[in-house]
Amino acid sequence: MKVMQRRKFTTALACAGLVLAWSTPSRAQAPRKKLVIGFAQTGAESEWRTANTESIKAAAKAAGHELKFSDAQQKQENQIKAIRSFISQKVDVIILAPLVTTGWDTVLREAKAAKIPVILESRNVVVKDPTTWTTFVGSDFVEEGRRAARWLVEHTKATQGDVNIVELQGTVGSDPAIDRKKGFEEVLKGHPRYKIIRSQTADFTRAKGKEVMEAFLKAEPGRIKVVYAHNDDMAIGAIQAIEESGLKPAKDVLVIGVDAVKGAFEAMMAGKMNVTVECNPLLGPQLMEAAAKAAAGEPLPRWIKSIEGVFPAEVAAKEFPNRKY
Ligand code: GYE
Repeated sequence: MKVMQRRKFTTALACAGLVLAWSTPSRAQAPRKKLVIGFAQTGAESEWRTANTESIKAAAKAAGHELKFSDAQQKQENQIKAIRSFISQKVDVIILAPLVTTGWDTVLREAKAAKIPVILESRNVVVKDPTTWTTFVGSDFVEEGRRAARWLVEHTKATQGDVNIVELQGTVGSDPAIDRKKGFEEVLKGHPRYKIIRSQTADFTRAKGKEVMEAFLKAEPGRIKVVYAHNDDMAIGAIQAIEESGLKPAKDVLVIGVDAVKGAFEAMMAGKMNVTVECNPLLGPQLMEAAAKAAAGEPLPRWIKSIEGVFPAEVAAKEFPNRKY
């Protein structure tokens, strides 16, 4: 009995030792320091963006970092002001969700001169000096556009004749709008019967999506077979316009969105939307990891990619309970 007990005790000790050894940080993974992070967000234009903000706030809190949050309300000048204020407050890291790709050269140079690493999230920039930002955390938007087009070609392969498409673009000059258009067109180039007959921005919002779709339906009566929206919010706005015009969304006009937010799943389950291409907004944990590394001067890859799928209406009800945003 005694022997048994001792053996058990020794085993327990050995286990505890192992656990200790595992949980004690080695020198290579020194405990992360608490950071002050400035986050220049675009605004709250979509369901996606709200989920993105929440994810980043929650991840910063969980890591014990202080997050200074700025909502730019869709204005680049507000983001530039926020970055300058973060620089003067000497934050450890700046996270920027750049509204558009261009116009960042000067302010990013200022951040670099102040030795504050800048991490881009959810949208990318085009600048002369690429060393003014450390890494981009986000999706492959060209691939998202390709996925939307591949779904369309596959889904309509049994039909004949022209497939007239209208496109609702995201914010003019933003990386996801540019690339989602590019990827979509790239795939359709090989299929001449697919024609984009109208294409206009609707700013990634529901209200604008509805408004622009109404104009498209008036300008092209009876001709529109597909609406390709660069995000689900605009797709949902378009669905309202289609219904109000007396047509059936997802039947008379196929509806394609991007993001895979809950609103799109609800629309698909109601039979009003055909497909959504996933774009993951839950970037908080990856961003905090990158921020810690950037602050410690550790190297980072240029692009930290998110992994995503495509959800057609047939799987919506099954997938819905698993959705986190
Ligand atoms: O798809 C859209 C949002 O930058 C990836 O911005 C993001 C896009 C997202 O407003 O809904």
